[in-house]
Amino acid sequence: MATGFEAITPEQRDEFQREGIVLIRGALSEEHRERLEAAVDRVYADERALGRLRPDGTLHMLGFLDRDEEFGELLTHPQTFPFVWGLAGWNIYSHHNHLDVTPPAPPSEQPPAWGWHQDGYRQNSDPEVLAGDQPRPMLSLKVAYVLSDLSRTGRGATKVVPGSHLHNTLDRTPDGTDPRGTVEITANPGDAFVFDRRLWHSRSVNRSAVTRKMLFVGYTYRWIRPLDDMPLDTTGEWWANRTPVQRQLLGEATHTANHWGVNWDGYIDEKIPLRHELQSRGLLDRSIPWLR
Ligand SMILES: O=C(O)CCC(=O)C(=O)O
Repeated sequence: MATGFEAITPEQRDEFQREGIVLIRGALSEEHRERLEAAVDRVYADERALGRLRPDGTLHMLGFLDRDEEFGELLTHPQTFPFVWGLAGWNIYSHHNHLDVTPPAPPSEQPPAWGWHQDGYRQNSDPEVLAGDQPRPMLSLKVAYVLSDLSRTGRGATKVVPGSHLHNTLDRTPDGTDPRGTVEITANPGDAFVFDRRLWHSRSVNRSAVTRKMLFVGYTYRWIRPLDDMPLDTTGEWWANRTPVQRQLLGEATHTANHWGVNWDGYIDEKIPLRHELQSRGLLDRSIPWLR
């Protein structure tokens, strides 16, 4: 049975580095998908009762992981986690995660607003002096879990331009239509995809009768500050149920450079849970800088 500590293949790494995205069909078993959807429905009902939905019924909740026991386990999901550490390394945590419920949009004559972007906000401007014409560094990636049926177009799925992560700019089309090379990710319930934050992507309008439900878990380096306001209650049952690796991924640390104390002899790295786990399983790889 998969544990999340199986190395991705060189071909999978090449595909991600070439396309900026990989689609993982059937990442969630149907039984697991149902449990996650039920948890999303509970959160949605709670937020509706609190009057915190958008006027059109949309919920875009940041920092959702500690809202349900089911969500905490996603941090190290066996089918997706190998891509996370295999592509980003061990010095990571989740700086940003969101739960999205997107009901059918009301009919509109207006063209949709231009939503194409790379993630990272100032990460796309501040390092420009260093990057020049070179692609900027990845810095973060995101795992998206598809809970509703997005197998047909028009259901509000994420659109991407594969390979566009290596381009620092994207030309806006004169008529506001999608850029050349656009692919709408028509995924089945239970599929997941992992994407490089530089990949140009956009949410689309849900013109169907099916409510879109998705979960996104972003990971970045521990030396980058959190994006979401997710104060962790480390006294409750939810926290007690998390593994040391999951706690690292939730931001547990005393120091961002060298973790759990400052010790410049380097050996402190051994205490970082994800590195320790990879090392004990023989998964560190000196030929890959982020897995050294
Ligand atoms: O909701 C989506 O399909 C896209 C989400 C998005 O833009 C993002 O995760 O940065």
